[in-house]
Amino acid sequence: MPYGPSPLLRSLNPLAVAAGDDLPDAVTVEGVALSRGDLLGAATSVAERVARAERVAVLAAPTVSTVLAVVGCLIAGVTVVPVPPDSGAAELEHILADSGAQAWLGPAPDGAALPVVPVRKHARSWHTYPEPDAAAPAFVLYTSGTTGPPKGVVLSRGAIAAGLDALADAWSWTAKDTLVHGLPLFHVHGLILGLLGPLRVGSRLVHTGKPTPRAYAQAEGTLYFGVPTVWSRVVEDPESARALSKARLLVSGSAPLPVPVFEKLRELTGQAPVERYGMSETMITLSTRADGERRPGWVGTPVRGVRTRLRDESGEPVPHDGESIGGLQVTGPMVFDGYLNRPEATAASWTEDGWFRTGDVAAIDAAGFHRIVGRESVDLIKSGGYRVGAGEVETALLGHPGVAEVAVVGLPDDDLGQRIVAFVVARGEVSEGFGAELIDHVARQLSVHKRPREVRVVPALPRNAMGKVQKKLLG
Ligand code: MCA
Ligand code: AMP
Repeated sequence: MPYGPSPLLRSLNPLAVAAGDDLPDAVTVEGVALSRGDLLGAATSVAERVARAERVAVLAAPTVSTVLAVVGCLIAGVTVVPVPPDSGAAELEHILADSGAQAWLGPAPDGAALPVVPVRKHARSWHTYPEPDAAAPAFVLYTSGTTGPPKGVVLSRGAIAAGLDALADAWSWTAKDTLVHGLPLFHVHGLILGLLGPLRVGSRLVHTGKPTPRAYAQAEGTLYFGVPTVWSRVVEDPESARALSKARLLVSGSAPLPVPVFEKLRELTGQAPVERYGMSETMITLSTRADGERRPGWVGTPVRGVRTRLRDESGEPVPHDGESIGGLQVTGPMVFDGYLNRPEATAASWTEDGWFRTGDVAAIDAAGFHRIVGRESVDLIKSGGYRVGAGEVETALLGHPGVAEVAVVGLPDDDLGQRIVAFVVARGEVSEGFGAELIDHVARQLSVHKRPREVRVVPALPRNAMGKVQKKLLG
């Protein structure tokens, strides 16, 4: 190690950058290329402004400001709370109150009550900070549960380092790569893998703003990330898809990649995509490998440091025969610390012997290959790769005066995987624009990506003898 202790963002080692180990276009975002020196200088000046804070909120649009805010906090050892830029009123209020964020770093939503600390893109500082402890929390990421408002997932610096190193190993990801993606910067996928990954590995990153097929085709990367919706749009645009044949690796995750999309991608690009599986709580735990088999419909083997097992409903082992299905449990160094302020939910997530219950149902074959079959609960919906709790959408809809009863489900959708559909029993007269009004209501209260795509007004909801809504009958 010629330049002293290795920081979490290894490619931004101050001594190495000062000695000339720079890249003129380490990160390109909003069409602006930032060198390692630019990033380090500007982010260290952010660090100086926030170094005394414990936790700050960042409105995580895909911008230079977000990149500098996140990197600055990681340099100073301040915990970042990434906030979706399309957050509505109720979601914003919850995230800020629950996280205890002390300030907005960078742009803030209109009418923000917290102090706002600006991010100055052209400011520079060359102060050096000691590397914070690996156990220190780097992020609180808000993610949906089956019920209640989103929970804050606390991810430590050590978990992130281990998670990224395991992926570099699985995908043969090196400083020679150029990663391209256009994913949101407030989740593990776009933010941790997609921004911190390149800064740890030392590869270039090109963020395309939106993950459109044409933008991916034009970016000329070696490594591409996408959710299945992105890949299914890519194969609908054969010209853009063919342009990706020069890439080294196409990676899909966040939701199941439909087998026909896998096959079409292989046909158009000449290469089978790598599929990987993970969660906000665990980062990525399973993946096919750059140097291994890629099997449509399967998400591969445990990444370095991870162990997995299957359990039935009574906690008994399920055989790894490729057929039998059970609840997937994982352990590994990239697993989170717990849910912020939620000791009971945290305790319920782990088995007594220390395995994390993913809530996903899977099969494992004799060679250790995993197939994700679905979720244990119908109340966690995956739409366009976003995890949305049916309960939070139902709560938002019940806050509308025209709604008497509601059940929210995820129905199969060719583009989004699942589309959020609200079955509503109306209170009083139903006007013509009622459905659109309810969709807007959720977009304003929670966030645009949590809005139902469809509202169906029904005379009653199907209930069992206990009065519980039978969601399996809705569709
Ligand atoms: C439409 N719009 C509206 C409304 N209706 N705005 C306000 N109110 C309304 N009622 C606008 C939106 O603002 C947006 O505008 C435009 O319509 C399109 O929105 P939408 O239809 O939602 O977008 P889309 O094109 O369908 O999005 C598809 C997508 C997106 C790009 C694939 O779903 C996406 O980025 N998904 C990625 C999710 C992800 O990264 N998940 C990772 C979590 P405009 O666009 O003009 O502003 S999973 C994870 O981290 C784990 C660890 C893992 O395994 O990876
Ligand atoms: P999130 O916390 O938003 O990352 O959502 C995590 C969930 O996404 C997991 O529990 C799975 O249900 C789902 N998921 C992620 N990757 C895959 C994949 N490759 N195949 C199937 N489901 C996936």
